[in-house]
Amino acid sequence: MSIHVASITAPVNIATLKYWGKRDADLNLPTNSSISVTLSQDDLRTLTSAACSAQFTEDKLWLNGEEESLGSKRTQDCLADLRQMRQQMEQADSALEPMSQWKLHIVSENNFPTAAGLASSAAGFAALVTAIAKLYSLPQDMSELSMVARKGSGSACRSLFGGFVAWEMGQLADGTDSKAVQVASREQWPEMKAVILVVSDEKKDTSSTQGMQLTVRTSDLFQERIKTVVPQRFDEMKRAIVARDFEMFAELTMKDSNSFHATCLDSYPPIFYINDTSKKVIRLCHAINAYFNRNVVAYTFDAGPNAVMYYLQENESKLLPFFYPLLSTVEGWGTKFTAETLQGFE
Ligand code: 2P0
Repeated sequence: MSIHVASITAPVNIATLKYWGKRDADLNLPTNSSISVTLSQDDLRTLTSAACSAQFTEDKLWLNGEEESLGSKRTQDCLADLRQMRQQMEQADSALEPMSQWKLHIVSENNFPTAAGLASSAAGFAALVTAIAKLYSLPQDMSELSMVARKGSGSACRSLFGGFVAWEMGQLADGTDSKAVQVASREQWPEMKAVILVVSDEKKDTSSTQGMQLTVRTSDLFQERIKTVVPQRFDEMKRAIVARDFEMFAELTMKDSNSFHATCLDSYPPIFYINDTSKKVIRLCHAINAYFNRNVVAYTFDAGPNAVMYYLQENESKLLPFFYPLLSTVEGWGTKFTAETLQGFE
């Protein structure tokens, strides 16, 4: 039996300018552009292998060792796009094997807890799409493939690039201009580091998709956020990254996390992602920055209570005394996350 196989890893990304809100839920088209930092492959990543063969009788997926349904619309949309791209190649070159007609077997593994609210869907869909693109030898570039990953999970489109990445929301109704682009590579600002404080590894209460829909429908503050706040911040943050201006990057990152969580609180009924422990981390970061009289650390929170903090390598030794009680390891610009809980932290 002839089987073709390709494997790839895709990293987690953590937004510094948050994606929150869809203008088209089918195509995962966002109401605003966003920016993220892609973490190191050594830290949090998904490893995916995709295989196809004329002998396979159905599409199958194994996630962290368990067989899972491949039937979700999002996954089906990604597979359909990738098969169509492959089919176009096969039509142009009859010597190619008809892989687009063959069934796929996909094996995917995270090296971190899937349900811990650590952006597993972003790395998962990014790995799924790039593994199959590699298997099919697709000629599309990463921005083009990011539009396929976006259909799987919005934030996944940003995990196709390393370094600092923008997801341009686009204007078109068919989503063909809603894609990820790289703002700066990791090498352009190698001193940037991140650390994740795992406050809770429980699955979040309100899924991102449901939360976004509720916010779009009910929050007045959200309207202000997408009309005036984010468009300006998007340009400012890109400029701060290119100029390696940590002071500005940190301020924009913290403000945008707070703005996003404010729209969650302004939703009706309200959505609470950060908890009292998260708020202690926020206060600690502001106290540290006030102590040094400049921004040496920036916090950000996604759809859950876990804190991600960004800082420059040169300040790590200054920050460690503050964070040491909370951390088991701090290493790499990527991250080490600690299972130690912060519940007791005052
Ligand atoms: C982000 N989040 O920019 C924001 C910040 C959470 C808070 O993208 O419905 O899993 O699959 O498009 O990408 C989480 O939402 O949502 C997210 P879907 P996704 O990273």
